Amino acid sequence: MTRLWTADPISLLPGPLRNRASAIGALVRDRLPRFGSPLRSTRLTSWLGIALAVTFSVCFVTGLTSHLIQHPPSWFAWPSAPTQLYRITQGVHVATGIATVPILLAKLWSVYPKLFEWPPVRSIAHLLSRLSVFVLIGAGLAQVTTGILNIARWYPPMPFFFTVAHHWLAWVAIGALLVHIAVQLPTVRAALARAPSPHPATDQPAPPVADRDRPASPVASDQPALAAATNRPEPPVDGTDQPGPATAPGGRDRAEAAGTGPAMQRRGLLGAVGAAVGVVTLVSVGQTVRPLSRLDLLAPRRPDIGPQQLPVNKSAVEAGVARADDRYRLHIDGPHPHTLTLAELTALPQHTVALPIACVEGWSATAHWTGVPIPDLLALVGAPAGSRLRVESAQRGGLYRAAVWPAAHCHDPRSLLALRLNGAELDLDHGFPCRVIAPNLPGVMQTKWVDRLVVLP
Ligand SMILES: Nc1nc2c(c(=O)[nH]1)N[C@H]1C(S)=C(S)[C@@H](COP(=O)(O)O)O[C@H]1N2
Ligand SMILES: [Mo]
Repeated sequence: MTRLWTADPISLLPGPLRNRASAIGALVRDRLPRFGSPLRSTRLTSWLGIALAVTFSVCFVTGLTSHLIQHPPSWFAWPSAPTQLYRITQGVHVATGIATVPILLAKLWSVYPKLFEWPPVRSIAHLLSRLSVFVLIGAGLAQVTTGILNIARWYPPMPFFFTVAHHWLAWVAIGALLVHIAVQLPTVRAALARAPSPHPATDQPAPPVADRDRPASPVASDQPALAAATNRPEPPVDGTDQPGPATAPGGRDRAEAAGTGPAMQRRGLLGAVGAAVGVVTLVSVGQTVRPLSRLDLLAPRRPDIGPQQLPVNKSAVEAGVARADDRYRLHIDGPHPHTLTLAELTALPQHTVALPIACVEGWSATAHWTGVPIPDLLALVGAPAGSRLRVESAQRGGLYRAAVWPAAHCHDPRSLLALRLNGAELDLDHGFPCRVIAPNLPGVMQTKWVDRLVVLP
């Protein structure tokens, strides 16, 4: 059984067919493109792979957290403290997603010759491992693409519902990533255990387990195709991981000393990828890290741009909400329902808190909110302890016209039905006449233009 699992499919064919298949295989192999960049190596791919595994995992965990907060299963409880936690997890989610782009591109570049590896399938185990790589690449590219389209709020290229697709693809990507890590771990360990020495002699330690199908020496390598089919990205011409431009004895050393050898260039490439990560991070985290806001290329999300020095995600016009007039009433449905005018709301004891709006799209900004504590309103209608709230707005359509708040946020005295922002009446785009604000809750749940609160058991 294990034999069948790991056997070369061609070797399983009957004699005459096997010969013909090998002959065709040899023909195809000779026509495949050859890739000569000395920059590619298992070591480089391994480092890029480790970096990607880190950004992907962090992005997955933070993204899943955000999903769970918005669609909480019964076992999940998100606290209302620390106040800034969601701002951090979601800021990190978007920042790692953006940082993934240069690393992912470099990693794909470093392994794309494997697309042409021959034979394309060496065994069932090999086939499954290759399929998981294609799933991983597809899901990974789709995740960064849809994530960035969402940040750009450019939805026409996404004829599906973004959050559902982004959530399920994340599971596909993380599953394929785990399979890929399990398959490649021995190769990565072997590649990183080898010192990146410029000396050909030390490039050839006793082959570790995963490298056992690698020819022991260039001379023994009468099967370049087999070498190509190992986990290394390509068969280096001289059978080492470090084929250099200079092959004469000493030539490689001189190239290294001059800082032009492949190991140096690879280090340079890693450095360039690191620099690219730094640059894309620097020009985007300004949307949530205030001191860097001047560098923020995602300009509409600069924390200080917008009415009352606060960005707006959806304006009143976009939401189809008109300015409320004297006929405005806040309805509170609970054991003892209440209806309040704006004047009555303003007459209730007011509190001021400093809390951030932290949007799922990664921008966040702190503001000073003044209004009626939500627990006071719950007490007014006799809501029992532990009840949750559905917050509804005057907006008629749209997914974010209402939100259901967890009990923790309903009973936190810092949660407000805010009437004022930074000392002035709420701008219409920030939710006039009132909007809800709570510590440690995603922006999408901080409903604007509120006209009804419904107590849920
Ligand atoms: N009624 C309603 N409230 C809403 C939204 C909406 O689309 N409709 N968008 C939410 C989102 S996604 C965010 S990030 C915050 C932004 O609040 P701000 O525009 O005051 O900064 O409002 C939230 N409240
Ligand atoms: Mo948002």
